[in-house]
Amino acid sequence: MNPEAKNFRAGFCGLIGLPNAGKSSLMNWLIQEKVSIVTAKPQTTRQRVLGLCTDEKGQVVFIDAPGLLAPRPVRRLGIHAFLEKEALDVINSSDVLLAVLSVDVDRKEDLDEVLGLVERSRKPFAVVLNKRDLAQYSHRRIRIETEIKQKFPDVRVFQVSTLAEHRRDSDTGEEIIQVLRDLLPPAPGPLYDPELYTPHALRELAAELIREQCFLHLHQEIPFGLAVRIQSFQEDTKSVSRVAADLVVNHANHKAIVIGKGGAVIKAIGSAARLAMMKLFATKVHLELRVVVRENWSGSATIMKELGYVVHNSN
Ligand SMILES: Nc1nc2c(ncn2[C@@H]2O[C@H](COP(=O)(O)OP(=O)(O)OP(=O)(O)O)[C@@H](O)[C@H]2O)c(=O)[nH]1
Ligand SMILES: [Mg+2]
Repeated sequence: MNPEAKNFRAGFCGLIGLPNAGKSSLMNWLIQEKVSIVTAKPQTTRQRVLGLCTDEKGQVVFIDAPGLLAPRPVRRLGIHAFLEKEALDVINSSDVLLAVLSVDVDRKEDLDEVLGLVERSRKPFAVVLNKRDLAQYSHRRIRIETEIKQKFPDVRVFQVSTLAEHRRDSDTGEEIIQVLRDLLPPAPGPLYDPELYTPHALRELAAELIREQCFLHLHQEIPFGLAVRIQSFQEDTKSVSRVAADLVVNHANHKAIVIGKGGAVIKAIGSAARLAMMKLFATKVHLELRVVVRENWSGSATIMKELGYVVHNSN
């Protein structure tokens, strides 16, 4: 790579959409690494996650954001208010935006609201219509694309499926990256080390991989009121990582549920998270998990701050 190439471009591209639209799946696909966690539950992503695509022409720094528009009554409360602020702040911090719309959203007004927010930011943008594989929505998909093209004739709209088994040869992530890169400002060189696929530290990625397994193994309100705090992260040698983490829950009665009968649930969370870490870190992993109760943390600004849920300052 020659970062001094003429016409080099670099900057931030925020992924903006409703909860569950597939923003994190899309970013992982574009950067070809699993950096952001994905589950079928809405509000999986809580804090921005950065993923890097670098080549000789530029560097796109993707910012995966939480979903916008939590149900109205809860938008102003605790962790929900944080998610909303974090998503809006990602818009402010971005040079270009990628609106990620999923075809399975029933309320057209919600898609319009996302597009309206993106348009009002006055930043250049492109649109991804995701979940093309859901054949039952093919009419709707075509209608949404037509409407967007009528309203924003200069905006590129891509129809994709981020699921590996449904991706087509014509689904070129490369083309999406190129279009976004061309919308970025000129820059003297990359903003982050071009060898990296994310600037996040392994300990941050470890916390997210553990949180992902909590989302997958726990139900009802419990995963939404669970935070992961890494207590220690040591790379003993280049081939072994030792991780100790707390699963912080909102209520004392959630502790027993997270542990499960005979420790079955926490064991399952731990072994799946360990495997995911081994895959991403390419090391062996020793993982210790403990459940800690912080009464109603997700409603307390002070404890949320202590757990790292603080909105960054935008420009
Ligand atoms: N059928 C189908 N499902 C998809 C596709 N892309 C993502 N999903 C699924 O949609 C769900 C949500 O995906 P995520 O990538 O976590 O969505 P998100 O927009 O990051 O969600 P939040 O972080 O909660 O805002 C997961 O179950 C994904 O597997 C797709 O192209 N087709
Ligand atoms: Mg997400």
